[in-house]
Amino acid sequence: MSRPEDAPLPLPVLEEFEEAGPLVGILIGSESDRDAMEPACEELGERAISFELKVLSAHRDPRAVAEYASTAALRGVRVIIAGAGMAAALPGVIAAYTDLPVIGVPLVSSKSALGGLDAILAIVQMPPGVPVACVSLNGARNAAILAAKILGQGGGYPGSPRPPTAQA
Ligand code: RP5
Repeated sequence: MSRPEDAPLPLPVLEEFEEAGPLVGILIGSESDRDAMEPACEELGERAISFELKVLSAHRDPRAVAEYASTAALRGVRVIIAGAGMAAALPGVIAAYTDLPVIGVPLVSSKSALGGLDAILAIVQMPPGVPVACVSLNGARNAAILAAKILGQGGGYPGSPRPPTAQA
């Protein structure tokens, strides 16, 4: 007789993850985006904010993106940073599957004929009701700083600033 703990996870993508997720999830659309997003990892590391980085493409592996985004909050992730180049659908697709704040980082891809404007327009021009924040082109560090500020609201992580108290 099979035991419940032996049953396959309904969401295979979760098998790779630790039980408790980090505070920040960083997704990139391709391995070729990794170097451009390194400043975000450095910034979060310096701030001692836990994060994970996953390569998941909205176009090449949309089901995995949906699974990641729809389960991130349950795992404890509080902010998602998504970097992508060219037709950068990744931040928007993530936002479609989660209520977590999503910060998009438009990246300059070596394959882009449009120098990054393509990614900017893809991320910044989201339809009403599905917001995505958009930092500067290749603005990975800014995305991490913005994530830290979001987490800092209400004392969201250990060592974060205490919220201001009302003056008597
Ligand atoms: C986007 O297409 C990725 O985010 C990347 O910036 C660009 C090129 O991807 P590769 O062909 O290098 O995998 O989806």
